[in-house]
Amino acid sequence: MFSGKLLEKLSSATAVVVLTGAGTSAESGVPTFRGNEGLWKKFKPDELADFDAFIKNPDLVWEWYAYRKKLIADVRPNPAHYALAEMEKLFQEFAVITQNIDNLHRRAGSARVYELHGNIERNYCIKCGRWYRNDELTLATSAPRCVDCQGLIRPDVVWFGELLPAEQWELADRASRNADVFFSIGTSAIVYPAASLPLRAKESGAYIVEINAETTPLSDIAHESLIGKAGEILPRLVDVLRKQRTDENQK
Ligand code: BJW
Ligand code: ZN
Repeated sequence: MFSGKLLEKLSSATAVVVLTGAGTSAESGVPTFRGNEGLWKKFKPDELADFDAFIKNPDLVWEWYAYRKKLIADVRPNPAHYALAEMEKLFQEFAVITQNIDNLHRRAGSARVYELHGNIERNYCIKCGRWYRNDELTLATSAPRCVDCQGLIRPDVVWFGELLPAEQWELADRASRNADVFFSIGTSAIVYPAASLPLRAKESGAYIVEINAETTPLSDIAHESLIGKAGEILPRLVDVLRKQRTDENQK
């Protein structure tokens, strides 16, 4: 399943970086966006993941996020998340860059996580910027209002046409350019600027590995493309890496 080349690269790697997408949380029961089972089959992105749509119909957008907040609060990390938390312990430098807003990497124990598209557990007032946790809001079907200024409260997620959080983006960009091995896992690799990170890593000399249930536009660019479920492939990879470390220590 894992090539000699990949194991060799990982054995000598100092810095490993992982970019994750919705497919990494699919086995936890969080729906992906695209594909037959994806959210965008039923919901229109430009009517929901878009600031103008929020202003036009805040209750509709809130209803969608309230549904997803509840769904995400009720799921657990899956073997892919736990395997990545284990991998962090095996390398000198290790970072998870995620497009996911579900906080499942941190819940699984990953310490260095860069969130490119925000976090569904946080919210803020669009008028005065006051922060709200989910448990401070009534997740009813109408959009909540700020207690200080009556402004609309929105989830702290990045919608289309919005800039990514600058600090998280800079850390992710720097880590990608410094990576010896770069994994792209469970992402359709089409949403920019996140999709540019494997390309930046490759330009800087990283070995690019994709793990996905199907091929994506990145598959031809990656050095290796492993087709399958992240929750099955990653635990196997961790087992192989642990064995590799034990063998090296016994030499
Ligand atoms: C498994 C699996 C298993 C399943 N195991 N694998 C034209 C060209 C280029 C760029 C643009 C363009 N037009 C507009 C743009 C820019 C736009 C963009 O890239 N659009 C593309 C769609 C073309 N980007 C933006 O707008 C970004 N901002 C920006 O560029 O700012 C600069 C700017 C400013 C002003 C004007 C213009 C530009 C912001 C992007 C924000 C994305 N937001 C969302 C919603 C977040 C909030 C929420 O969740 O509600 O982020 S959209 C959605 O897509 C979400 C995801 O993070 C993101 C990526 O999706 P992901 O994770 O890849 O999921 P899927 O479903 O697509 O794929 C899942 C994959 O998993 C599949 O491949 C499966 O096979 C696989 N899989 N099970 C392994 N068990
Ligand atoms: Zn306010």
